[in-house]
Amino acid sequence: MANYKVDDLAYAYDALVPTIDEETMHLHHDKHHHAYVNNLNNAIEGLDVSDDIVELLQNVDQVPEDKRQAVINNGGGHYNHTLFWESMIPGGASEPQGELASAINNAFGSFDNFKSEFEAKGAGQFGSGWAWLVLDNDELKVVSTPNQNNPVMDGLTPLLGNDVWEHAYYLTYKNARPNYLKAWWDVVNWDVVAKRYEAAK
Ligand code: MN3
Repeated sequence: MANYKVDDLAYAYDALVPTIDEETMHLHHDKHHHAYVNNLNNAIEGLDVSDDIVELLQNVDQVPEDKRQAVINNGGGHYNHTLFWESMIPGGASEPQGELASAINNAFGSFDNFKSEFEAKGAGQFGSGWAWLVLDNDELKVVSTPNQNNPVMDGLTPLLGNDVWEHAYYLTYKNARPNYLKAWWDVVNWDVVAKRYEAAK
């Protein structure tokens, strides 16, 4: 029987200050993420589903219809937030290196162009959602998804995702989502993104 859980953060709740404040990290990880996982476990109770979240999302069509939207919302919420926490590090490298850097330059023209496109996707996502760097076959793309929808459900491989729900940024940035998107680059863990790229390409 699948039973999902929230991993502890690999860094302190105040480690990403000033980019992300400590109270936001507590609320976001301990309340929001835990709620998605509790709701996911409730939705799949008694069902024979995968205990691998990627498999579960890729095969969400096989979940009974009355539970499917709950699994999309909360399973997506679990996957997205797990990837999000792992995508950040205090004092990380300021830009990608090596093969990933070349691939980003080839796909977007430059690292700065990539950042602009990603920020525009995040700022342009109406309401709640996510901005993503994904691998679509061998092609790097920037996309956005509404709510807790997820590129995995569209057959894409997420390499990096930023949460643009208000709960992710409102205490520090208020309504200025673009400022959050711009500041967020300071805490991106490009080594982890490069590992995801290496594994997926
Ligand atoms: Mn969130």
